[in-house]
Amino acid sequence: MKLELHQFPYSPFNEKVRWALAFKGLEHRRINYMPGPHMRSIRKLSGQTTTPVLCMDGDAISGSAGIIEKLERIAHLPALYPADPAERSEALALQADFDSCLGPNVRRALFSQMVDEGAYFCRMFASGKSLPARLAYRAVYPMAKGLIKKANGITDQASIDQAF
Ligand SMILES: N[C@@H](CCC(=O)N[C@@H](CS)C(=O)NCC(=O)O)C(=O)O
Repeated sequence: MKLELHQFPYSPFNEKVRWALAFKGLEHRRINYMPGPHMRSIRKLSGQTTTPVLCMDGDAISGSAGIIEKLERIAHLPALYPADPAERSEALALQADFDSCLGPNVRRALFSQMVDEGAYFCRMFASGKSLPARLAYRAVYPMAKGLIKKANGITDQASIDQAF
């Protein structure tokens, strides 16, 4: 079975799937994207734009929770989910809360502090890419900044305060 993780190197949801793959000892190839330019390729692959996307024998699965559920089925041991049904429901509810609330709030809090630091932001999210790609990323950043804020719910100070 060939596993390919289409990912951002810096993202809590991608990190979560990397942890799951490592925990289960599953070998895989990682394909790194820069946020923004990733959209076309990820949409073509999975019909939506968020990472992580795991490709497995021709199937593309998006969403960290769905990916982990799939990994539990293809590699039962070591198990990530508790065997006891009540504990399992509790773990899944915790995961759902982290995915819908904690993860996006951490990202919003972090981006609110980074978004005006274009050089730092681009150095981080374009690391490992070619020089022309890094230069192009930095050049378009001022135009992309507003979209990054909007996509992360950074509208005013209250929206930032709420994330902390
Ligand atoms: N609920 C999703 C959230 C994934 C998500 O928000 N990924 C972000 C990176 S942290 C992303 O790829 N954003 C780019 C986009 O929305 O186009 C999951 O658990 O995988």
